[in-house]
Amino acid sequence: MTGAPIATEREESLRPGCFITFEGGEGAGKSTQIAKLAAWLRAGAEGREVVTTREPGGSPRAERIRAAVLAGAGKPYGPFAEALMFAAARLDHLATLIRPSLARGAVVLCDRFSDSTRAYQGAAGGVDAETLAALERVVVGATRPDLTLILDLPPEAGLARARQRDRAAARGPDRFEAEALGFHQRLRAAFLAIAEAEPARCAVIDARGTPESVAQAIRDAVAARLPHLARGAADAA
Ligand code: T5A
Repeated sequence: MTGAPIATEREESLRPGCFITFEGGEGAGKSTQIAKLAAWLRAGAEGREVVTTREPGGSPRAERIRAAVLAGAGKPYGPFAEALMFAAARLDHLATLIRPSLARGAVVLCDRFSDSTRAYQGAAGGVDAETLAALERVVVGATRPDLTLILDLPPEAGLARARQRDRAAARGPDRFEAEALGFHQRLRAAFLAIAEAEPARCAVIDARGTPESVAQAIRDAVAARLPHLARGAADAA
């Protein structure tokens, strides 16, 4: 395996950085909101390093897996094989970008992480939760997010946003956007169930508003959950 070894619980409890993940269905506005939160955090505390990244992807090797899986290369093998492809990408992303950034004291903002595997390959794809939990323990280990922001909106609205964006870019839907509405409804229920099961880690954000009103709700959630991050940012705002 390349890069840093999997961190222990103790090492992770002492890590100086902060790990925030964004989750939700298609077109929920995660990329838009990561850019806004990064700008707010960077403007705040002097010298704070903010790293923005995404899954699948985020490192050169993981980006190669992203291109294959979003083009549908894993679909014929079934959802468990796709979960393994996402896990392989995550392993490299954690080793080469996320853990080193957290060890330096950076704030890492990640567009999707292991909750997406639980929702897409698990709840919507049918892979059993225990199998995915075992995979998560091996791949993620103790590098769990400090905060997960779940952007929630009806799937019809998110898919319409994604379609509009795809039309503007003259491209078609990817592997998962092309799934039927029922799949996307199961995803939404799955993300809300994760938030209910892990309230200390997760905050549900109503993503139906304007980009600015959603950004404000996210800043409020960060201020409530991670006040040490928000103090500097709020002072500078
Ligand atoms: N996946 C991923 C798995 O199945 N398992 C896994 O383990 C992982 C990690 C990734 C795919 O892989 C799957 C899930 C995904 O299907 P992706 O291209 O990264 O593919 O797709 P998404 O993560 O779904 O990201 P999207 O780019 O589709 O959506 P975002 O980032 O949520 O939304 P965003 O910000 O790009 O906005 C979409 C459009 O809406 C507009 C934006 O301008 C943009 O045009 N918009 C708004 N419009 C109105 N009001 C607002 N508040 C708006 N906010 C944004």
